[in-house]
Amino acid sequence: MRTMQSIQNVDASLQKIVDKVLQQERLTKEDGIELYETPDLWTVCSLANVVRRRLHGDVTYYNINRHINYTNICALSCKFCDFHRKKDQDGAYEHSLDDIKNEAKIALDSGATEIHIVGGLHPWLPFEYYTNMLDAIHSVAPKIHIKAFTAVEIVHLARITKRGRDGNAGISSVLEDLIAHGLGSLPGGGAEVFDDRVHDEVFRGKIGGKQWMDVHRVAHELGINSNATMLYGHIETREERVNHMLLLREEQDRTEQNNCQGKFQTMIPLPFIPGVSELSHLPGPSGIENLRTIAISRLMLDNIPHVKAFWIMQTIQMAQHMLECGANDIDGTVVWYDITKVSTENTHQECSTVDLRRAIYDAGFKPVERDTVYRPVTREGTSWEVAERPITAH
Ligand code: V47
Repeated sequence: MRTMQSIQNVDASLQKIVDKVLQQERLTKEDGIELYETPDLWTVCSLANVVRRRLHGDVTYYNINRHINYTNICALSCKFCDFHRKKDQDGAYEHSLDDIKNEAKIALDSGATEIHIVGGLHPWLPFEYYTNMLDAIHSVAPKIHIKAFTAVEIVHLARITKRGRDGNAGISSVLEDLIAHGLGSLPGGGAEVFDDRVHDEVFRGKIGGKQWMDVHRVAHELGINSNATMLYGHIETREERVNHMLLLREEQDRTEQNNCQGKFQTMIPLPFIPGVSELSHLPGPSGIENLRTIAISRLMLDNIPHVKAFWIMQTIQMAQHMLECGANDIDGTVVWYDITKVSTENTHQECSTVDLRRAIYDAGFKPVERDTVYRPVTREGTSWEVAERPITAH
């Protein structure tokens, strides 16, 4: 295994950070900015690799899952998003509960361990649609883990059930209802960039960083895990990205201090994909910026155990490189994914288990199938079992 000691020609201004990482000291905001500004990308990536290997050795996780985007009808019009539609607009859709049940049956038959559900803020669907959706999935696939609804959707559900005015108590009561109907964890979406300037310019009308964090805090207090994302490479500065990471790190510290049963499991940096969004004139981040951001996420977020290179947005080829730059997870088989489309005519975006495992082996790592909460999966074809505990002690 390569180590930092064997790396030559390190940018001298990084030496202090190299020492800190080797001694397992926490990095500061200034360190994060330095890691973004140095031309010495390879030291940044190699440092992230040291941390990644310290935490996970040569293991890389993947999972067998299916995404369901139940509706693209959305009350919001975020400028970066080319998924949302208004009710009467071409291409607007909402899935019926029968459609969702059918997807769950297909997920069951394909041996999936997870269904990941995200949708727009539909103005008229009642709260029962969401609880019935969870019930419908578990009625056909009782063992499957349902990771569903971003913090933005949870706040929307609090509003439509008139619990929004109760602040975190309202959020808590919505989450309790959803958990009672089978919600297993929260995905990391909707975080975008925790910054008022970026919020006002690009996703005004959507919840801001404080409310996003409140929802995840309440989820952790209720004992379920969640993930975190950062949508980067549009109008935000690199300093704003580092601030975003620091806010997540502070929140995870608080989660640990308060002995919550839930926590942030995984950080997923999401590169902005221009598509036909209102920001389609922007180029999106380069491959090099993507490597750097994965690496810096690994280095700054010392208390979040996993960093995911979501292959749908990073591409499988880049995700392979990212495994040497801090990432230890590439996500799943996915199948249908409507939120971003890189180069396909429709939204069928699937990677078979064979291809996921081969991509991980090719990159020099050991593929391990996990469930949503990082328990190793043993399987025979489409039937599977999970171990009691996560494979690593995090
Ligand atoms: O919330 C929207 C982002 C998110 C674009 O928790 C865009 O395991 C790039 O959060 N370019 C949804 N990103 C995806 C997400 C996610 C994905 C995989 C795994 C997990 C997890 C979570 O996608 C949205 C938004 O932040 N997004 N539009 C775009 N044009």
